[in-house]
Amino acid sequence: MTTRRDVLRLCSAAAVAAGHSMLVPGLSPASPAIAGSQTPPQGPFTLPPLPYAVDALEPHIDAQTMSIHHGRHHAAYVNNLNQAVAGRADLAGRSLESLVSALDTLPAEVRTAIRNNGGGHYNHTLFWTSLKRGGSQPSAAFAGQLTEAFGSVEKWQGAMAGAAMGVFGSGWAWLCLDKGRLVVSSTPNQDTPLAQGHVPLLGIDVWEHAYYLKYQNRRREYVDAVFQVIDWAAVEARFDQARRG
Ligand code: MN3
Repeated sequence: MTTRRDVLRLCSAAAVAAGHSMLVPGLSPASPAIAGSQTPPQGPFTLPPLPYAVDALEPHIDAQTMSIHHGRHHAAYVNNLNQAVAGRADLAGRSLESLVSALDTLPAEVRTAIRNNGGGHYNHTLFWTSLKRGGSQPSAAFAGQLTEAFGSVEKWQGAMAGAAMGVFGSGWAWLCLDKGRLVVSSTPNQDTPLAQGHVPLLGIDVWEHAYYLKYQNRRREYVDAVFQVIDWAAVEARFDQARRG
């Protein structure tokens, strides 16, 4: 019998194994697109490799979109975040979660940069690790949690799609834990649920950069495609960890 722990360990091993196959020329983390010729600060934040090959989510999410989304968009958030904290030891030493959870504690002159780019880094890191080749189904236990909160798994999916379709412009739809309760919500731009005191379990990126190459204006088709590639073991691991506190 395969336990959840085994699945998580296998995912980690797969992430390491997949590390090489994603090095598409010009799109690899080592050479993200940067405006201008200045070398950006190399840390403290780094672009995590995709935990699977760029074509792993085909046909639901295409390889070109994944390459550009991860290697250029996510990389740009990381580089801009590093620029925002450069020379500020107090901020550079803080965790990403701490920075985006407590925006009012940030100096006014870098608050917006950290809100947008720290949020972008956090949200995308969570997004990549919420998806997997071939997708999955929620466990019986977690399906029970979704049913308790939303009426059924299908009703949860409807609520999540509704939140995704309800985002005007760019943003995210979320399944979160709010004081022990499962909730569906959305955030504009790169705002994170952490800033609202929620623990994000699953996010759907509804920025056009996430789907326009394949789906153009058909956001609903893209959202339905995301449901086909969810890594429920990852979502449920976040749920279990949040409930343990
Ligand atoms: Mn995005």
